[in-house]
Amino acid sequence: MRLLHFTITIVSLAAISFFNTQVQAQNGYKNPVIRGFNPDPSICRVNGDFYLVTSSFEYFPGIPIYHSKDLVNWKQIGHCLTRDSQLPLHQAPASGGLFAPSLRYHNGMFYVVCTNISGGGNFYCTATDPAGPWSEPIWVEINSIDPDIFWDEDGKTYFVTQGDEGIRVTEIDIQTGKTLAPERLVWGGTGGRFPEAPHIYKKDGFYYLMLGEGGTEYMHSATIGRSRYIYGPYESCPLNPILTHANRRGQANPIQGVGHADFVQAQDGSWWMVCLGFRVTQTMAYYHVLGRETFLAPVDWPKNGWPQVNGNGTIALNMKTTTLPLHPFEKKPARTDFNEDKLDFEWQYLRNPIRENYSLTEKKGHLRISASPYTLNETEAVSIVCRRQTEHDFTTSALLEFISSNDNEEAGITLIQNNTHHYDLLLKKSGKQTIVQLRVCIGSLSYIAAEQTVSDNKVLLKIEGSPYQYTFYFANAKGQKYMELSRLDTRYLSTEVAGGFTGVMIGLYASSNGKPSQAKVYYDWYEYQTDEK
Ligand code: 6LW
Repeated sequence: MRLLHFTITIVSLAAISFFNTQVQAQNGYKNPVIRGFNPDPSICRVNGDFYLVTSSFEYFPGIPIYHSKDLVNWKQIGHCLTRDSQLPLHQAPASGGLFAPSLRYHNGMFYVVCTNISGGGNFYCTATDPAGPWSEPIWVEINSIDPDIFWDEDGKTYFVTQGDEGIRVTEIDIQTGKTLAPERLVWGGTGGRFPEAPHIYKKDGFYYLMLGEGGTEYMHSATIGRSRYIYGPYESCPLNPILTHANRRGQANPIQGVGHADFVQAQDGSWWMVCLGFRVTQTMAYYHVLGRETFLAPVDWPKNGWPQVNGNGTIALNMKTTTLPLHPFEKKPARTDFNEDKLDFEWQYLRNPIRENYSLTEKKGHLRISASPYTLNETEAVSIVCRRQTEHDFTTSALLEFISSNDNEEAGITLIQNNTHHYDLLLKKSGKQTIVQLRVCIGSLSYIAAEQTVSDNKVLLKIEGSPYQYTFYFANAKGQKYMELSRLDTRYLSTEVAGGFTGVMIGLYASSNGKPSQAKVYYDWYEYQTDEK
């Protein structure tokens, strides 16, 4: 009896400690912490909650906002800019629209500071709840990018941005956005090209000014300077660059282009950095399709000393650092049945959507998209909803029914890096037949890679991704097996080929290729799966 009691005690203690490990700090975590196209991260903390924003360019709604309690697990809670009046994106080119945002919390208010390079320039919006709603933009008449706001202890508010020659600072009136003094050039960085992405922090009586330098490609880095005065002169940190993979230590790292960073201090006093970087496909020369993603690194920042990022200024996919106590979020189901009356936060449109082209209520449990005369090649309000490709290895599929009577009409799934680089797996009429087609568009090169006749206007489409290839499949909706249509290289959808600042998005779309049309497509369900834990 005694023995039995003893055994039970041991078992229950084990159970408690097992449970505790789920919410306790863990030795090590995986990077990136926010996967797929999520560049230029900016972060703030309010008590035990962290919030983070990233750039969204020509996509609408703009500026995804994420929440975390441990910096490792993140959940999207909305977008900052959800109304057309906040985010005009009319004919915004690829990688136009919203550049790098900054997120700050001051006196009970959240501020998101950003630039719409396709209309309006610099602005900020406020919210008491970071999930929204956010205010209308307050425009700031300063011509630059990468703005930030810094509040000094004396109550003054400073606007910090990137000009061609370096970082500029000026005092503003936070109620109106009006500048109160001429801008002053405060620091050009360490001599790397494109000194940008400024953030100011005050610590131990110093103003620390962190920058991105080297341009947001393979030479990217984060550097830092400090001064006793906000307007400088800034002294460069002897450890600069405090973060980069553009050196021998970083040359073989599967993460490249690290830079554009922001610091946050956790409640336990520990310092952390979020930065962008990209996961490369390793061939003779690197390339990347996932866009720039958000990474996390520990920072050692002693009193009166300089910040040191993860020991030697590099980061890894598998970080060895002990985390904060973990608060994971429930994993989202792979399948969307379109039963809700709103699309989930991971979905975005290209530019301000024409609202009547989309419905989740017309046919219960279906997403209806009406064909637009705009094609995917145009910088217009194309009929499309997109989500990020978040891993090299993934499977995506959808069941769709296309109501169409003309050969010029098409609907399907596209892998789109930008309007001049996309692979389209589509369904269309061809005379009396219905066909699935795989169309390639790489710059001025466009061709049909494969096509097959199908017996019905209701089909299953599927795409499998891997580091080097995308494989495209189709099946008749009536339970037939998937047939492979063709394979295409991932390389031609990479940023190295396509240019720009975004990543591959997976889009559900419909187009009537320049002609007015009644065609519409009903997506019954959509699925996206990866092995990522
Ligand atoms: C952004 C600049 C950058 O404005 O990329 O990585 C630009 N850095 O700071 C576009 O995201």
